[in-house]
Amino acid sequence: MAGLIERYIDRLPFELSDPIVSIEEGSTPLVPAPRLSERVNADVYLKIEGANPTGSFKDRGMTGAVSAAAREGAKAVICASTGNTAASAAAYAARAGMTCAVLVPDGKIAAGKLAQALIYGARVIALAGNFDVALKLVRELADRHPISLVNSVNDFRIEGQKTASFEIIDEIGSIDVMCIPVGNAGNITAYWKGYKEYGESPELNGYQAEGAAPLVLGHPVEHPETVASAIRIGNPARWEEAMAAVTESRGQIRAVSDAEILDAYTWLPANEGVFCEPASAASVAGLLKYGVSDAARERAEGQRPKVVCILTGNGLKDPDTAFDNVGSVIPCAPEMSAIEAAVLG
Ligand code: AN7
Repeated sequence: MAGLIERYIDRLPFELSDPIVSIEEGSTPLVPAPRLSERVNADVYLKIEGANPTGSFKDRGMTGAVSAAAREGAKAVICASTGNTAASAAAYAARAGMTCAVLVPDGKIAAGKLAQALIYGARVIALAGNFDVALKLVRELADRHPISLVNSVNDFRIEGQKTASFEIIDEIGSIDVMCIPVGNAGNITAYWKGYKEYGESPELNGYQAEGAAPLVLGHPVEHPETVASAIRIGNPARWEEAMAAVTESRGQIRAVSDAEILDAYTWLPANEGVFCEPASAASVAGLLKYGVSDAARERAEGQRPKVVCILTGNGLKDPDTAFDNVGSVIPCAPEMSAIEAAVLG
C-alpha cells in the first residue's frame, strides 16, 4: 500500500518527483463499534490511528514535515513532545537519514514512546519543564540553527494529517459528528481543513482533560495535569484554528475528567476489542458524557447519526497506565487441580 502523500498527491503540496519520506502511513482502519453505538444510539466508528507505523496519527504529519525538510536539504529535525511526536519524528528522521533531537517533559512521557524515540536513534532530551516550555524553547532554537522544526506549528504537518478526513469520507461518505482529543490542537485543525477541502462539514467536538483544558477555560493553564500524558498541554499552539474549527462546524470543545477518560480507556478494549492510549480515550469519554447533540440527530434526518471517534494512539504506548487500571494476573502451580481452580474461578 502506498503512503498517504502518494495516495492523496493531488491534494497535497508535493510532487511524486519530490524525495518523499514514507513508512506507508495512513489508510488506517475505520472500525464499527456496535456496543458503543448502542450506548449512544448512533452509528459509531473508531478511526484506529494507532495502526500507523509508529502507533499514532503523528505519522501522517511527519511524512509531510520530513518530506518537506528533505526537499529543502535539511540534515536535522527537532521537536518538543509529550511522546508521540518524538517517536514519529525519530522514525521518519531515521528513514530520511537525518539526525533528530526531541525535547520531552522529564518523567511525564509514556514508557513505550520513550523506548521508541531512543531505538529509532533520536537524541532524547528530558527537560525539567512541561510541553509548553519545551515548545517555546525548540521554536527559538530552530530560529537560531539550521534545524527543521517538525511540531504541528509546521504547516506540512497539518497537510499530512488532513488526509485522515479524506479517508473517512472516502470510506463511509458524509458523517454527522466527529469526536477527537485536543492537546496542542494541530489535529483538530488538520481534520477541519481536510473536511472543508472535501466540501464536508461534520460537527467537530474536541475533548480536553479537565486538568489541562485551556480551550474550555479560555485561558492558558500554567501547570496542566492529567493521566492522559499525551494531552498534558496548557497553551495550545493552534488555539485560534481549533476554536474556528469548532465554531464553524457548530461543535464544541469540552472537558472530561481523568476518571471519565480511564472509564472509557478500560471499557473500550473489554467491549470493542480496541485498545487505545488514555489521551485517545478522551474522544470516547466525551461522546459518552455529552451524547449526540439534537442538531446532529436533526441533520441525520431520522437515520441514526454517523459518528466517528478518532483513536489517536495505540494502547501499547503506555503499559504503565494499563497495569494501574486492570486486575492482576493469577499465579498458578503447574498442576491440573491448580489450573482448574485458576481457569474456572
Ligand atoms: C495520542 O506528541 O502533542 O491536539 O507532542 O499524542 O494535535 O496536539 C501529542 C498529542 C491526541 C493531541 N492524542 O493532538 C506530542 C503531542 C494523542 C497525542 C493528541 C496527542 P493535538
